[in-house]
Amino acid sequence: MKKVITYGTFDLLHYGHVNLLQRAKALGDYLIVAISTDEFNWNKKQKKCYFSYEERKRLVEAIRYVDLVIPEEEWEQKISDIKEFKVDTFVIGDDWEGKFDFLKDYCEVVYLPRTPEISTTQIKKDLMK
Ligand code: C2G
Repeated sequence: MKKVITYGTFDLLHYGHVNLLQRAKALGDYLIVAISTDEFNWNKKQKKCYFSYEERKRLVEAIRYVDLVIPEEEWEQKISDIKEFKVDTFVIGDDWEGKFDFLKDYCEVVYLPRTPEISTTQIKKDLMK
């Protein structure tokens, strides 16, 4: 069984996230999604989420392409996650192009094109109009 992992906040879940998860799953048979916890978002990514970790987990778990959701609590957990879950492929959007090449020592690394026209930031801006 080919296992794929990806990481993200997935706040205000939108079709750009789903496009990513669909393509990530297509690279294997089992997709693990590590969702950034509220603490990690606030302390390390300076992101304030609308939905809590538990709410974001509930939403992402409902997506047909997702097989397992785990918490992302720190930047440094990726190598141990890859080892623990025997991951074959790490996938993330190309806004991170090159940032995770160090993982190539442990698994395949794939950067997928983002869905250009949508983002949580844009949604929030549009709602303020
Ligand atoms: N994404 C996308 N298209 C968009 C928006 C997001 O393909 N229009 C992808 C991102 O590239 C990422 C995933 O969806 O692969 C989740 O996006 P975010 O929730 O913004 O994740 P991010 O804050 O980039 O967290 O350790 C890695 C980080 O946790 C990644």
